Amino acid sequence: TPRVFSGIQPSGGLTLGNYLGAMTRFVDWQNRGTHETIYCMVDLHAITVPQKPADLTHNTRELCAGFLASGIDPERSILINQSRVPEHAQLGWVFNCVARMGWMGRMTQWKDKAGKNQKAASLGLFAYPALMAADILLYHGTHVPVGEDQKQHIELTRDIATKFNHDYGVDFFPLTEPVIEGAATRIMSLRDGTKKMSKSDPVDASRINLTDDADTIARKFRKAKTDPDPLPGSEEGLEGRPDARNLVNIYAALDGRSVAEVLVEKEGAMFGHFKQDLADLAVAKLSPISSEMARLMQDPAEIDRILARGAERAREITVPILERTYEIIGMVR
Ligand code: AQP
Repeated sequence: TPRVFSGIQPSGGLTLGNYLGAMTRFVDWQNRGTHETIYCMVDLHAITVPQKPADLTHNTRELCAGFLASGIDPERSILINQSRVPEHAQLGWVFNCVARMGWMGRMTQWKDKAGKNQKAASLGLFAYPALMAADILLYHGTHVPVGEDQKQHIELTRDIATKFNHDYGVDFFPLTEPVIEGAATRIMSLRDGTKKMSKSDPVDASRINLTDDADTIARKFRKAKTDPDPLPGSEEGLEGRPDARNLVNIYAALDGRSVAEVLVEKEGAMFGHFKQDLADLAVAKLSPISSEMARLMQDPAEIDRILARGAERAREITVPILERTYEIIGMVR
């Protein structure tokens, strides 16, 4: 069976961007049943920037609770935390030796996250995409549902697979397809419609967290940046209005409709009014998930058992693929 692989970093709480851009897609793939689905809390990726140990533990469990509450069934999908399946780091090393420094230096996420002082960034942050390629190719994953921001990394995964296959004269690693679909591939900050909504943004009001209560959600949408014009009747009317477009996108994605459909219904509405509708919709969709997450978090031992079982199942796939990789390279086994 072909495999879908994707991951989320336990580098903070889940945001509405992660939920709409990634989590809901993951659930769709699982429920479609056409592929084996493997979903990963990428804790090794999270430590490419500093993480407090207690927060990393908490965030990993809470992310697992988020997966479960959003509809990932640990029987139908394989749910793991990356560090528990050691082959991720092992294949990651091999790919560090396949990937070229120049490829890594061109990654926009590296440039954004390292900022001006690249010399102070961790070596891991620079190598991030090689480990990500290992995450995917360790399962011979072919389809990777991600948000828009990850497209470049998936392309690099193809480059790594191609170079490995070419250098060793094999046809071993498949070429991966990014699957970027739906109305919510790029949810923006509520404070700046040109910046991605991100769990590590220092300004909490810039994002909706899955753990926010109803009042907080309503307040954040009320204070979200917009412009004084009413909602247009069609998409052209959103051009040059990134903040307005973002709120309409969020509404459409939460409601499972297209932006065009939403605009037909809401044409002429003022943002004051629309934001209230948006908050009501968001609370209706997210509160069952956040209360289920809170319930699951009361039993961390059960979460740990689910992740242990996931790792066992994952290793049935990853151990043979890593063994074969080492054999191709010529490592004495
Ligand atoms: N704003 C977003 N809109 C749509 N999709 C998004 N994703 C993230 N933000 C948005 C998608 O969520 C998945 C997991 O992302 P990640 O945790 O691996 O890292 P990230 O992309 O760097 O996400 P964050 O929230 O911005 O984390 P930090 O702040 O730690 O860097 C990916 O599929 C991503 O596309």
